[in-house]
This record gives sequence, C-alpha cells and structure tokens, in this order.
Amino acid sequence: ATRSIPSPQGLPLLGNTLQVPAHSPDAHFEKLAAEYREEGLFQLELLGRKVLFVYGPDLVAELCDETRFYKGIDPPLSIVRDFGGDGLFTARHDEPVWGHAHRILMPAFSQRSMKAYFPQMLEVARNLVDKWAVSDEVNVPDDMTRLTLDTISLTGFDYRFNSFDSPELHPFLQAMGRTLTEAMLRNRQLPFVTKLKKKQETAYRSDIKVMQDLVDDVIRRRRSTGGSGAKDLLGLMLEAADPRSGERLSDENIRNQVLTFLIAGHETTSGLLSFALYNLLRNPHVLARAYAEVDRLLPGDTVPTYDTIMKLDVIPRILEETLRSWSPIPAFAVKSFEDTEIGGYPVRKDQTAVILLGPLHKNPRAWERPEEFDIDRWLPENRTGHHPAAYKPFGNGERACIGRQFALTEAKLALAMVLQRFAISDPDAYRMKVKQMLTLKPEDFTLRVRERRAHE
Ligand code: MNH
Repeated sequence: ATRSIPSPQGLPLLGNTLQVPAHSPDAHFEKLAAEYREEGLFQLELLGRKVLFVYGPDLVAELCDETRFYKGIDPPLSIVRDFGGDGLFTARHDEPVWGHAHRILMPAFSQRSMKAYFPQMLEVARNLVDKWAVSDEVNVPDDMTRLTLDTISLTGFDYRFNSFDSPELHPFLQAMGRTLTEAMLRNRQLPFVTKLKKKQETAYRSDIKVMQDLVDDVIRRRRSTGGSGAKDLLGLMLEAADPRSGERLSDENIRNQVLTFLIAGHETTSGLLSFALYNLLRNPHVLARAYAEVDRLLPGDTVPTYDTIMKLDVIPRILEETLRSWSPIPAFAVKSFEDTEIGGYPVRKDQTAVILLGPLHKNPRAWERPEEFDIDRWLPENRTGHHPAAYKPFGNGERACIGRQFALTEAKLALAMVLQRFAISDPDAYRMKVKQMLTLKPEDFTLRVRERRAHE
C-alpha cells in the first residue's frame, strides 16, 4: 500500500506555482517543511509538474541511492543551462561529455593540487586583510565575493580580476547576479510569460554575453601566451585527454566549463565565509576558541603555510557547522529511473525530488538541539553518530561538488587570516536577512573590524 503525499491546495492549471514567492522560494519551502515536519516530504504542482520536496533523513537516504536516482536538470538548472551549457554543473546525466570533463579535471582537485594553489590563495587572502586593515566597517558578503572570485580565477585560469582595487563589484559579478536572479524568476514562469517579457529577455541575453565575453578573454590570453604545460584547470582542459576514452574537450565545452567554474567556484564559498562570520558573532564562546587556535598556530604575524592550515581543528569545524546551519546551495534535485516508492510514498519514473538542505540539516529526527551552533558535533568521536544522509551541503555521489576541498582550503585560510589580525564586532546588531539568487547569502551584512595588535 502506498501512502498519500501531503500537498498544499493549489489552483487549477497553475497549481502551487504562484504561491512560491519570486525572490524567496527557499524560505517558502522551509515554511512548508515545518508544516509537514512529521512526514518528511511534501509535493507541489509547479508549472504542471508534480515536484517532491524531501527532508526526512531516511527518505533522503533512499534518494541518494545512485542506482535508483540520477541528477535532474529541470528548472531552475535547465535555465542555468542557458549559460552553463554542458559544463559539469548543468550537464545531463546521459551526456558523455560529463565523464570526459570530470576525469580530465579530477587531478586539479587532488590534495596535491590544493598545495600547489596555496601561494595564490595566500596572495588573494592578503589582499582581503590588507583592505580590512584600512577599513572600519566592511561589507562582508561583498568582500568575500571579491576574495573567492579572485581566488578561483587566479588559481584556475591565471587570470586577475583585481577585485580589491575597485569600490564597485566587477561587471562580471553584476551580470552574474542579475542572470542568476532571472533564472530563479523564470523557474516560476510559464514559458509563454517568459517570452512576453521582451525587456527581461534582452537584458538576460546581454548579461550572458558580458559573462561569455570575459570567458573568451580568459581563454584568448592563455592561448596567446602559448600557455602549454600549465596544470591549472584551463591548462588541463586545453591539453589533456580523458584517460578512459581519449576524448578531448571541444572549444564550446571549454567555454561552458570556464564560465561554470567562475560562477560555481566562488558564489557558494563567499556565502559560506559570510555565514561563518555571522555565526561567530552570535556565538562568542566559539569565537574565543577560534582566536585561541589562531593565536597558538599563527602567533603574531606568522605567515600561514599549507601545513599550518591543515593543522587547524576549530576553524574547520566552524565551517562544517556553518554549512549545516546555512547551506549556500539550499537544495539539489534528483529524478527516478523507474516508478518506485520511498518510505512507502510513490515516486513516478522521471519525477523530480528536491532535497531541501535547510530542513534536512535541522531535522530533529537526525540532530540533537538542531538550532544550536555546536561545533563539537564535528569532533571525530561525535561525527559517526550522525544519520548518514542528514548532511549533504556538497550534494551527493558522483555529481557531488568537485570543488569541496578547494572551497574548504580557501575558506580555512581566509578565516584564519581574518581572525589572526582582527577583532570583529557588530555594532548594528545585524539581523539575518537572507538574499536568494538561487544560492543564499546574508544581505547587507556589515561588520566593524579593528586590528588586534594595535589594541593589545
Ligand atoms: Mn560546488 C556541484 C555545493 C564550492 C564546483 N557544489 C555542487 C553541488 C553542491 C555544491 C550542493 C551539487 C549540486 C547538484 O547536485 O545540483 N560547492 C558547494 C558548496 C561550496 C562549493 C556548498 C562551497 C562552500 N564548487 C565549489 C567550488 C568549486 C565548485 C569552490 C570549484 C572550484 N560544484 C562545482 C562543480 C559542480 C559542483 C563543477 C558540479 C559537479 C558535477 O556535477 O560534476
């Protein structure tokens, strides 16, 4: 016997589509998840599709079985394909180019590669702390975006945005912000409505062109300098062949990959760092432990090395707990290979199930004191006690984040260098206001920073 899936009443034809607020879909889904907490899932009818939203840990465990479910490229990801194309993030599960690119790029994300990127990560992190040293109030998400964009472009493509030299965010970022927002809005528009909005369409295409022109510039520069032998992302894409099939990547695919990495390689890590600082301000006892750790491993103005960063213990746990409490990517989607059921609830072949990370990561079925920011959940002796499917900030299986170690290395370094140098405070008592542009970030989050040494 199959159980009936709870779903809020919708309208004829449009179903629940218009109940989803245009600029804060995730907040709406979280509200519904709270309403249907016991069941661990609900269903909405969106633009004629019946979509499952799932956050019960046992149900999610089933969805993470890759023999039964595959990564879905439905709205909004099918819209992101307008600019991500067949790049890794938006490639369909049956496109062979996903495997070619995945195997070609894997070596660029090994532990050894992280060590090789370290000097460049350090250079960019220094630009951040140098700016903060001459600032009083800083806009956290904006500066974290400068940091992470400059880091992925320098390490991956040997390309310099020099974002810290400019008071405005780079035109690439402005175009990207508008494009991601438009993709989110189109997610709840019937295709004929999207077609009617001519002004939006023109702006969207022109923003995509701004991003693609920059990508073409990145590739042109590399080709003009000969560039052979470089083992960064771009070097591998231009020169390496898939070890399994011998295939090389096409120019068109390389263009899609570069744009994918410029976006996926910075947007989420800046969210993570911003949420981490927010959590530290709300939890002074954890902040004190972080200071104690940097003072022990990085006394005075010791320059961090890769090995020092690998010795950190408190800071990595702050990041893990931050990814639990505020996942920058709020959800990911899978589809069923066959008609099936999860926990007795029916799932149709090719039906989409969205895994809601907020409600999963705070599900009382899986977490004790889910609302508490407790970094000791991530002590080795405690972490094995967690439900195996209750923590998925980087997605699942072979389509999980390829940049995980990259993001964590970069974020550990940046957070350590910020805390080594600055006392942080929050005179305006910021209240969390999440801004969603597909991904999540705290909006208008400013901090006061003071050099620690000057006051000792
Ligand atoms: Mn990342 C896929 C989260 C940093 C490049 N990333 C994913 C997915 C999640 C995710 C979730 C799976 C999405 C899905 O199933 O639809 N990523 C993160 C988070 C951070 C992050 C929370 C930082 C914190 N990601 C990075 C960085 C890079 C990167 C840094 C690159 C340097 N991520 C990717 C790529 C994919 C991906 C590429 C697609 C992988 C694939 O499908 O092969």
